[in-house]
Amino acid sequence: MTQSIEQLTAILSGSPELSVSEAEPGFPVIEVQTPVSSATVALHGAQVLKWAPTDHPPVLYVSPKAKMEAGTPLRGGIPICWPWFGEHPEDPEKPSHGFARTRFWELVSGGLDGKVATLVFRLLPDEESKALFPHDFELTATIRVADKLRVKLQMKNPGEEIYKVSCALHTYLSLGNIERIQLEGVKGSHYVDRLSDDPEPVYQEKNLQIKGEVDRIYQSMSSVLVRDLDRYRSVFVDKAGSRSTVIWNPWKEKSKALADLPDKGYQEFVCVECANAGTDKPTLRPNGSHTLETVIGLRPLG
Ligand code: TA6
Repeated sequence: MTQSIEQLTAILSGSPELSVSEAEPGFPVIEVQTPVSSATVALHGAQVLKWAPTDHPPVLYVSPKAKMEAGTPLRGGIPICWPWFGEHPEDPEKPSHGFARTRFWELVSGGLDGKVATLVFRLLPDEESKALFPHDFELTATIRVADKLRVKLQMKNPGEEIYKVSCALHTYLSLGNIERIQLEGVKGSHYVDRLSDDPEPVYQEKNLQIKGEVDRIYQSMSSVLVRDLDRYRSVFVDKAGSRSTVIWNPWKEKSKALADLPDKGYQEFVCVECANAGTDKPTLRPNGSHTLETVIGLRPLG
């Protein structure tokens, strides 16, 4: 852990609505209360764990079996997958979804301005990251908590070498029941089915209903709307800087197989991830940057 509770509290001292606590020993989180919503953000992975407008059920899902320990991925909220999405392209020994989600980020600033709270986190390379990814980088995560939740990931290459990355804001949306949702925004696009050996993109004819394991990279720049019939609400996931949307649900067997997910956990969430994945891989030139952003909010079912 880089910053102490005292140091974090000092950075946030201008806004009593933002407070620091430990979700587990050595696992600091920032609790945010705005006039219209509340949120919890962990320093570990700059990971949003909770967000909901006032008087609404949670919008993000966190597994009740999620591990809150240094160096271990936390199942739920919005993990930041960087600098590679999924398995490492050359070396399967390297951690799935990169290393940004398993490191403590530095809190740079935080405060409440009217109805909007903003937290800024930074991740810089060190010996460990260089062993996994031999490039210079500067990652900045800006999290805005208001009547919507905005997560912006800016990736800069301050070095002299050009390199490509893949990444995702791996959002776990909380649901009433996975079998009673309709997912809109992918109809008419093509997807790569990560459950199949066939790399050929498949055409998505209709809106998506989930009746089994799904793990797909949609080649789409569109927003997604999740109609949640049991909760009488819709959740929208807007995005920028992304040509791919990943939709994931592990369903029964994988839910049982994952130690940090209850056997029936699959019923309570769907991942809708704004990503740069598959063929969508930004190139970071020397002094160049790329920004990936997602905006999440609620709408009436309509
Ligand atoms: O985003 C979908 C996915 O890549 C799935 O293949 C599944 O593995 C999921 O992420 C969770 O990955 P994790 O490494 O967090 O267990």
